Amino acid sequence: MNNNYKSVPVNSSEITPYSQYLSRREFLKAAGLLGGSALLAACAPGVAATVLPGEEASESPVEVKFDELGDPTTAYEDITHYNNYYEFSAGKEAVASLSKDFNTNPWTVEVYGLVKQPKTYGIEDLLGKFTQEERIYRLRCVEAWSMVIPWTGFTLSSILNEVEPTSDAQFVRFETVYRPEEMQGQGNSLFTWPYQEGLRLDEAMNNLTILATGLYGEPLPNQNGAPIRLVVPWKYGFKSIKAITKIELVAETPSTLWHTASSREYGFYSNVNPERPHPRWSQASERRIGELNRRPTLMFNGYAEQVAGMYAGMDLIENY
Ligand SMILES: Nc1nc2c(c(=O)[nH]1)N[C@H]1C(S)=C(S)[C@@H](COP(=O)(O)O)O[C@H]1N2
Ligand SMILES: [Mo]
Repeated sequence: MNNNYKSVPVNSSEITPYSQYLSRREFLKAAGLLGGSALLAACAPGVAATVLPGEEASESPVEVKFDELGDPTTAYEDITHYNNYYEFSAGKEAVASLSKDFNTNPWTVEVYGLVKQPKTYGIEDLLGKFTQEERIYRLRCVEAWSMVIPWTGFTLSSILNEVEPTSDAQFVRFETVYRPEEMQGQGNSLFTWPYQEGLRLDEAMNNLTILATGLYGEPLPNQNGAPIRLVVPWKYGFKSIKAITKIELVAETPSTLWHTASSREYGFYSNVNPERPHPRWSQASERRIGELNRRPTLMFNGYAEQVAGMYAGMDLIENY
């Protein structure tokens, strides 16, 4: 295993179990105490709070961590209030409030297709069965902004190994829940719903690829893809599909929402590449949320050492 990225096993006692989180949430709701999900952080262990004179105690986890390049994690407030989630809104600032009542309990993830052991997991099975670890990753949106996010989750390969892909399986297709009555954006006819994404099987099996169930040591907020979302840190953010209910092993390249919407702009690979401009803007630099100056964009978002080998001999401009 490569040690070039932060993969800190998290003491399970430091993570609020999902069931406990839900019951506490239900309790607070019933008591009329729940303003926003961040409130829960106030009573979570291992979370520091900043209190300025004349202010109420901060309710967000604020313990800054650093990625392996030495850059600080983005503020919890920014990670949870600047979101791309078209099922709720095309406006990043609106997603947090529009998604706050989205129902993530109960939740199942079906893993099927070209596998020997198809399985349907309840979210609590996934949390109990697979060791949840912290991964501090850069997230680079194709729109040229970026963040550093401390995810909690587990490798996608641990699920794939359980279901045993057959020798015909070449790709993995992911699907977000389809619930237009709760997700107003799914009425937007510019897109083909539900949101779909895909990876080549070797990309899906790469140790960097995780299913995230938390952030800053707290359960994943709705706006970040609760209760479970993909994180593929060397690819543009739109590959990291939220609120997953289906994972299918397939033989052919899966179609994806953004490629279907605009194939010239969004390819299947979508590896972060400073040398391949988006047709409407450069990808050579990016704006790190919370910083003033732009930064140069790193090839494969800084993860070349772990992933470049998968693309040896491929033209990465043509295979964008
Ligand atoms: N289902 C779904 N997943 C999605 C999106 C979306 O609109 N719907 N947006 C993507 C984009 S463009 C980005 S940049 C990331 C943003 O993740 P974040 O809000 O947790 O930062 O989610 C990705 N996953
Ligand atoms: Mo994005």
